[in-house]
Amino acid sequence: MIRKLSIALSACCAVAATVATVSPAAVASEPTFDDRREIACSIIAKHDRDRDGRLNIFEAKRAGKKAFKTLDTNGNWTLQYPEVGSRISPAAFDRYDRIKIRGMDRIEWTRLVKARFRAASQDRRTVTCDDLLMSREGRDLLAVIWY
Ligand SMILES: [Ca+2]
Ligand SMILES: [Ca+2]
Repeated sequence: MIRKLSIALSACCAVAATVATVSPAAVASEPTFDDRREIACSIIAKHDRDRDGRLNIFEAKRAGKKAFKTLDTNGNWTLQYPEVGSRISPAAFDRYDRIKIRGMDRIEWTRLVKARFRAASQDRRTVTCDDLLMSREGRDLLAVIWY
């Protein structure tokens, strides 16, 4: 679905770039709330090993590792800022990139995921789809675990 969404968006942008007059409905916009909800819930569905409908810290870390792998587009086992610039701020990157060699490694990334999980979890143990959507902390967590 995420792939479909980005294809739809890029197709939309290509049209917008070539056609001078575009109706407002055809202009690419931010993913809708429903799109974001689908992304959030799909990440939970993929990693909810104990099937309680929520992510615990272990499940979230696993999702974060998969996201890390996907984001590491040049395959050098670390994340350079351009690889994650659409997900996290330069300040967050700098704070968690403690060893300044080749960007963030998996341990540093997982530390970031853990910190964001702690901030996002309402009950201090788990996060739900709604947690990943309704609070800034939840959206910050979603940014580092979806792929
Ligand atoms: Ca679970
Ligand atoms: Ca990389």
